[in-house]
Amino acid sequence: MAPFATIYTTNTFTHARLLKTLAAASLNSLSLVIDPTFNYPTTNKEPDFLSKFPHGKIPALETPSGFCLAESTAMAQYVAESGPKKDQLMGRTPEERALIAMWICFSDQTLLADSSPVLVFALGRAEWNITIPSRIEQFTRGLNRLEMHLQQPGRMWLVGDVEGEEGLSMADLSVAGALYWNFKFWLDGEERAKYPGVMGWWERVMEVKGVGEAFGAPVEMCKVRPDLRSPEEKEKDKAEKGESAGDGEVKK
Ligand SMILES: N[C@@H](CCC(=O)N[C@@H](CS)C(=O)NCC(=O)O)C(=O)O
Repeated sequence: MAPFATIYTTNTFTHARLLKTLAAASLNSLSLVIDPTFNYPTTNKEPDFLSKFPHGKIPALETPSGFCLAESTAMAQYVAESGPKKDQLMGRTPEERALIAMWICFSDQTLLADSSPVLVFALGRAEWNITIPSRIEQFTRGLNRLEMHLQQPGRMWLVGDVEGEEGLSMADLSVAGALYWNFKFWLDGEERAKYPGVMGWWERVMEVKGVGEAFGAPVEMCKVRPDLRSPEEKEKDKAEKGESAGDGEVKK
């Protein structure tokens, strides 16, 4: 049987922006095939790909009928709305749908937007730049906002009050997807311990059948927080340490 859709993405690492789509497909029992011949960042610049996805970005989705869709949040919504768990995932009432949309915006425009430049620097793929401290500040502000929400008594999922797995929605999948790389590469144990509500919720999300598999749970978490200071700060610190070592020697 033909898959529900083919996904074009990197085959060398798990693309965090795709996780919510993979999890939604799993919950809706829709099969997605990741094209094994796709080679990012080469295939996405080829004419065939560009004729279907003119922006040339991944991830992207194509159905057997030839429907082509880019933008990870649109892809996730399409997959969520295409199966029996549609109402659970996208909302059962106008209020639920609005709140789910709110958390999806938050995951895209705060968590992903603010952490991406930090991660790119932390992973050595870009130089430090002047926006890094404010990105860290805004991302931390977002995490605190999330923690506050999840600390509410009885709150299991981001939206609604349905207990058990039926309470999980695209709000949870989107926010979890946006945190994935941060937990893996940036926020070490000491940092994660500041957000017990978030971490308890993360474990709950990973325990949902089909979701943990999509995320590759148990996700290997960051052990040592990368040094996110500017080169000048590191130099200054080094110089100060050098001076104090010298002082120590003089005193001997
Ligand atoms: N808003 C897009 C962002 C996609 C995106 O920026 N993808 C990057 C990889 S993480 C890409 O394809 N870059 C290739 C390029 O810019 O040419 C989404 O959520 O799908």
